[in-house]
Amino acid sequence: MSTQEDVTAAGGQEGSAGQPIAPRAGRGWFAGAGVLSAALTLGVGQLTAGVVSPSAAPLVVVGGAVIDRVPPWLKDFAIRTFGTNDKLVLLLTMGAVIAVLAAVAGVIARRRLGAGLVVVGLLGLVGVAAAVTRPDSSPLSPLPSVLGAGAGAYALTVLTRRLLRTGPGEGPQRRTVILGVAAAAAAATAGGGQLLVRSRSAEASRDAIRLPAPADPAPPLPPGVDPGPSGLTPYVTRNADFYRIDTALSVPDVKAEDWSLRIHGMVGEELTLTYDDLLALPLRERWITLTCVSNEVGGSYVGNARWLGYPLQELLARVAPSAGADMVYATSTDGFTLSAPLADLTDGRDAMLAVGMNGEPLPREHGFPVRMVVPGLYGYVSACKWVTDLEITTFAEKTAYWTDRGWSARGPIKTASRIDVPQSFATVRAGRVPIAGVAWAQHRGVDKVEVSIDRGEWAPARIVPSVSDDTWCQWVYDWDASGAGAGSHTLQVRATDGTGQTQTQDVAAPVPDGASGWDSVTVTVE
Ligand SMILES: Nc1nc2c(c(=O)[nH]1)N[C@H]1C(S)=C(S)[C@@H](COP(=O)(O)O)O[C@H]1N2
Ligand SMILES: [Mo]
Repeated sequence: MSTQEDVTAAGGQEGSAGQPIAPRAGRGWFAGAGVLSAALTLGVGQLTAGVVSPSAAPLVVVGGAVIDRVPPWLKDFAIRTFGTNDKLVLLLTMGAVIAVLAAVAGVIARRRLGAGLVVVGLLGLVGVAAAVTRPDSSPLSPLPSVLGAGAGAYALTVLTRRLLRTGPGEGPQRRTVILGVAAAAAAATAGGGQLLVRSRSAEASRDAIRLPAPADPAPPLPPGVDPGPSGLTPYVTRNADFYRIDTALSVPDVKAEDWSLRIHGMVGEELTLTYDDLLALPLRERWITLTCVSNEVGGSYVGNARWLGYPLQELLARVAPSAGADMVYATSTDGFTLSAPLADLTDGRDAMLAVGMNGEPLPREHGFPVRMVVPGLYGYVSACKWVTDLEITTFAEKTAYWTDRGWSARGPIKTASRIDVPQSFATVRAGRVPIAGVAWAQHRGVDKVEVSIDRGEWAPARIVPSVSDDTWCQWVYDWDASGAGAGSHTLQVRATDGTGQTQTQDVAAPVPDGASGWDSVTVTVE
């Protein structure tokens, strides 16, 4: 839409009567005012959240509401495409959408301030609506969105009026100063809010914890682990390298001193446990490999750690589940739920309520202060992080988060094997080429790993002895590539579990109960 005012704004010409028309700055400045008002909204929201609760920050509540409402296909696509960066992509997308809407609001405000303010108010309302519907919402949760939107509306009003008053001559400098002040205010509130959130977070609670020595320590690592070649996945996954999968946009902020777990439902007697109660129990330490059901064949959503915790079997025995119960419905502080088969938690395996990971208190992203870990079950049906509630119930009665989104109610881990070395599309010298990787079939164990070159006969790889059937194992195969000839070659791997079942060749996508098929790698021999 081109009007005379736009022309005068650009050129500062005079009107037809020779009178100067009040020059008006170009739209870009007002779009900038809109974007900076939105930034101030988020900054003040963050600062308020620092006081009220980190999980009540506007972007966090809106993002959380989006995550819980996007259709399953889109969510699966996001995890597949962006992996563990899916949350970053969501935040960037939200930021882009907000920036566009805010720029539009700014441009509208140039003509009609009231209409621009309505857009800001609507954005605030979205924040409030998201805040009150979050599972962990409190009466104060809408406050960051309300105060943020108030600050944004105020900023938009002031900035718009100031920009309208700037004349053509001193215009650009003055406008830059006006918007610069706004940008500094937005950055200061956002940065201050971030610092406040961090200082009041559970990180401080975690730093203060000294875990007791295990009453029942983990076995030592067998001497042969990590035999090389370089590029083979380490047997023990460092905490910093451990995959992270969850639906929480901001890491739930749970202090150990505030934590308690309630076990109830179809039980003879309810039980409530505090963090101190838990640490006072004789703890057990075990090596257990976790796997995500979203892991593709050859994927990396799998990791092995030394977990310190208390057997779930003991706690469940204390509450005396009723005869008809067959499911433990676990809920975390952020509202995530999962359905674990009661039988799998009480059959003697090392299912535990974990407080430690590789000798440290659980990192916050991995469930601090307390999570579940169950050998043999995919994480989405067993490994509840930030767990605070266990209801003993039935599969007929209840369905959990991912089951409601099309995934199977039960999720035993499928036998899998992966080639780490050589990497796909690597070029290797004719001669001896080590092929190596990992294989897992938690709680059943891996009995055999075989390699096939160019779809030829299967030949056994050497399995590096692992600590127990509950962890993955490393395997190595020496390939004499000189016999293969120069050019492209396909390497495949398959594992056989402790029950004698060989990994199926049938290719299945992760949905609904885990991927299957053989991992393969194509290399070029020089
Ligand atoms: N509270 C909560 N616990 C959760 C999830 C979640 O989204 N929220 N995801 C589960 C899934 S799908 C997996 S694979 C494991 C991953 O645990 P990690 O992030 O510590 O590797 O956590 C499980 N526990
Ligand atoms: Mo998962």
